[in-house]
Amino acid sequence: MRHLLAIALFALSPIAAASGQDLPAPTGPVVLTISGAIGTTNGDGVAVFDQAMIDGLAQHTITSETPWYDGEQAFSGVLVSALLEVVGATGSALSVTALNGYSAEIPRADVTDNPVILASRVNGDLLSVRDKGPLFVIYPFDTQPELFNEVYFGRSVWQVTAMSVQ
Ligand SMILES: Nc1nc2c(c(=O)[nH]1)N[C@H]1C(S)=C(S)[C@@H](COP(=O)(O)O)O[C@H]1N2
Ligand SMILES: [Mo]
Repeated sequence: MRHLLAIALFALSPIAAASGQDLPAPTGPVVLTISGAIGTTNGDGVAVFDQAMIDGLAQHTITSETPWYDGEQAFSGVLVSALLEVVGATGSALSVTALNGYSAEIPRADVTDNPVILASRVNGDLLSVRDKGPLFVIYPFDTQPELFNEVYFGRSVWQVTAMSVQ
């Protein structure tokens, strides 16, 4: 009995929170799974997010021309750097994987040096899979035009469903 009480108190303690179970569980369909070198999880070594959890984080907008749409579009979503903080990421690179099996490696410096977002919306509407959703890595081509080249287009993964921190 005393043993159970000790376990219950530990579960409520800041030490338990720091050990990585303080991300709420998703209630809707999972749109993003983050694995690898992370300290905060809500699953078996992974942090999973539904759209509401992503929408609950600060949103950032990049309005820019891209190789994928005609003319300027307003992309909005969470800063990748903020997402990495939420999951307590400790690695120096991200492997980002898409529905079509494509994956690209993004150096962590890209997202700490630039406001790169994981866009969920274009012009306020959720990105459908047909529209390269549910999530699309968008670099700030508006404020950093020097990023508008093949290196960063290749890291602009669309139809993102998972990221692994390395
Ligand atoms: N999901 C996904 N994202 C991707 C790719 C891909 O094949 N699948 N190709 C990448 C590369 S190498 C480039 S140059 C651009 C090309 O996008 P496009 O094929 O729509 O022109 O998207 C990047 N993002
Ligand atoms: Mo490419």
